[in-house]
Amino acid sequence: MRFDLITLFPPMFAAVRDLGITGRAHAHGLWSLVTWNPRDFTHDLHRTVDDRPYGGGPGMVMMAEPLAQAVEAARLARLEAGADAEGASAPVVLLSPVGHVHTQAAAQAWSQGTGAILICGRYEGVDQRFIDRYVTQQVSLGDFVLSGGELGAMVLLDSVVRLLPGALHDAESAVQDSFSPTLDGLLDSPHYTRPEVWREDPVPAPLLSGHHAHIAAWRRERSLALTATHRPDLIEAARDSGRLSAGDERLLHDRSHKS
Ligand code: 9D3
Repeated sequence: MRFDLITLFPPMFAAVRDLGITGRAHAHGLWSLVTWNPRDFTHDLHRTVDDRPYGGGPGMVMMAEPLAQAVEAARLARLEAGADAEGASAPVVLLSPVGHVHTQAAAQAWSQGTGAILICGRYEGVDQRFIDRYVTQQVSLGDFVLSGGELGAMVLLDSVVRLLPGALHDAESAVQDSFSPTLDGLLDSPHYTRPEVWREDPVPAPLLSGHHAHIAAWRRERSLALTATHRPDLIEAARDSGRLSAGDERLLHDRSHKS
């Protein structure tokens, strides 16, 4: 899997390339990352990548031509590297508040692909003619304002790369993530480690029982309670898709009728 990042700030991507789970996966050759700076595709003395908006208004707009030349360079490099299936070309994705909101389901779909060319905008936006001509999809992180697309791209990369086969240790198993199939879309139960008593606060007894069915039942009850408190929307979604058992419903019912 290969990602080509079009960005004015290539050094930002050292974090996802070199550190943690994604860094280890990169070192093991599970994915690669190449950055392309639009400034390197300018031809004027000041290496200009932005200009004032036609029609007026605040801020600056990223110019189409340096972005287009960066995408063309990335496409050629992917072709030469055999990064995509023969005859196929990588998606060109703009990180943008206009896009579809990124989800775990989308991360799973991405993890089955061969990567993409990711465009990170800065300033007030990107010349629409570049978007119309090159961009195949737009992805947002949610309804808040970032200073640019880089952190969005890094979040997308992290969420996808950790799902690649071999990226996680057994101890980090993606199968048990919140939003994963085994948790039925509920939030994960709380975690505890040594010491058994910390500042007079003991670890919940079921976790020390060694009885696997009791532990599983306690965790399910905690997951349901946590989700009902903090994300009732996820309870509803799990119910609507048939992922709550009669036992789950009883736990939720009993809980909501306690004084
Ligand atoms: C005043 C209008 N602003 C739109 C909300 C302009 C604007 C703000 C921030 C235009 C671009 C940006 C930069 N944001 C991103 O590049 C971005 C982003 C985001 O701001 N929120 C959520 N996801 C993303 S992904 C890329």
